[in-house]
Amino acid sequence: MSQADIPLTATDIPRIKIVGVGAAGIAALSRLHASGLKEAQLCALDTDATALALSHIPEKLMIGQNVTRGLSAGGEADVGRRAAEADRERIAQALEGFKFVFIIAGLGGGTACGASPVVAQIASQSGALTVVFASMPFMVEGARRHRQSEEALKVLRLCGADSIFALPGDLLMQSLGADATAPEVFQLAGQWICRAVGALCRSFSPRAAAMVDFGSVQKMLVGKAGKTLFSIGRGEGKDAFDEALTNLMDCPLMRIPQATSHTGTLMVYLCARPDFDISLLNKLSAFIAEKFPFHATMLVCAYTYESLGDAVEVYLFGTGDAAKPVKAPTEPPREPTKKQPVSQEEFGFVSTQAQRGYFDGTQPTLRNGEDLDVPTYLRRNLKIVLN
Ligand SMILES: Nc1nc2c(ncn2[C@@H]2O[C@H](COP(=O)(O)OP(=O)(O)OP(=O)(O)O)[C@@H](O)[C@H]2O)c(=O)[nH]1
Ligand SMILES: [Mg+2]
Repeated sequence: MSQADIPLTATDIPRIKIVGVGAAGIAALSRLHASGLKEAQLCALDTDATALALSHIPEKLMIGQNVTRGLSAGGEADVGRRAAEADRERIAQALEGFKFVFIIAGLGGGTACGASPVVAQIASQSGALTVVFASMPFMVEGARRHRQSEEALKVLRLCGADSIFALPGDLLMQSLGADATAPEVFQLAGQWICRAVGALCRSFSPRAAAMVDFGSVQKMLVGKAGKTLFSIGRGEGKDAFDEALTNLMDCPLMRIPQATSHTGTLMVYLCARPDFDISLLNKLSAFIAEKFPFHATMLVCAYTYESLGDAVEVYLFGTGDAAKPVKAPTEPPREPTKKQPVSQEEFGFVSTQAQRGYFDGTQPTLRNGEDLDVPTYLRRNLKIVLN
C-alpha cells in the first residue's frame, strides 16, 4: 500500500482549502487536482464563467456575476475586487471551518489582483493560516500589470495574508533559457506552485515518511509578511540526491543576496521513492544548515512516491521573523532587541545586478542611473511597505 492510499480520518489533520483565483490560479489548481492531492479541498474562483465552466475542479465559485456578467475582470483589479466584495458571504461560506487556506494566483490579472486580497481577508478574519503563492507578471506584460501586481502584494499583506511566496516570471524564464516561450514559463510557474503547495499540505500529513506537526508549520508561516523564500531542486539517476542539492542552490529563486543570513525558520522537504535511504534526510539538513548558518529552526520532512523512480526532489521554504532578528548559534546572548520594522530587503526578490535576464545581450536603457529594462520590482527591491 502506498502512502497516498492510507486512509485518513477527519480528525487526523487540520482542514486545508486551496483557492485558485483567476485563470492562472485555476491552471495551477488543476495541476494539484491532477496530482491526486488528498490532503486539501480545492476551489476554483473566478469572474469568468467560461473559464470556470472549462475547469475540472469540482468546487467552483463564480463571483461578481452582477459586476462582470461572467466576462472576467478584463485585467482591472478594481473590477476583481468589486466582484469579490459582492460575494463576500459566499466566499466566507466556502472557507468556513478551514484552518489553513492557500490562495494561488497569477498576479497581474484583474481577478487575481482584485479578488485575492478579499479572499485573504476573509480567510484571515476566520482565523485560518493564510498563505499566498503567486506568479508575478513578466516585464514584457508591461508596466501597468507590474504596478498592479506590486500593489496587489501590498494589499494582500494589509489584508492579513500570513506569508506570500511570489515567483517572478522573469526569474523563471531565466531558468528555462533564452528560447523559453511564455506558455513554457507559465507551465513552470504552475508546476512549482503546485509542488510547493502540495509539499506544505503534505508536510504535516500522517502519510508523510517524515512529518512535522501542524503547529510548527503554522509557526513558520504565520505573520511573516514578505519575508519568504522558496526553492526547488531535482536530480535523476545515480547521483540524483547530489544533483538535486546543486539544482536547489542554482534555482533562480535562490538569487537573493541576503537570504543566507536572514532566515528564521527553514523547512526542507525531500521527495523520493519509498525505499529511499533515510540517511539522506541527515545529509539534506546538514547541507542546508551549512548554506544557511544563521537559521533559527529547521523543519525536516519527507514524502515518498513510487512514481519518482530514480529521481529525487528537494524543496526549501524559508521565512524570516521580523520581531526577533536571527543570531548565529555561536553568538553570546545579547540584550533583548526592540521589535524591528520588517525590512523588505531581507527576502527581496532581487538578485545581483538586478537580473537583467531577458535583456542580457542588450545595452541597458539607463535613466537616472536605473536600468529601465529591469522591472520595477527587481530594480527597487520589491518596494513593498510592510505595516
Ligand atoms: N501560470 C499561468 N500564468 C498565466 C497564464 N496566463 C497568464 N498568466 C499570468 O497570470 C497573470 C494573470 O492572468 P490571468 O490569470 O489570465 O488573469 P485573471 O486573474 O484571470 O484576471 P482577469 O482575466 O483580468 O479577470 C498574467 O499577467 C500572467 O503573468 C497561464 O496560463 N498560466
Ligand atoms: Mg481571467
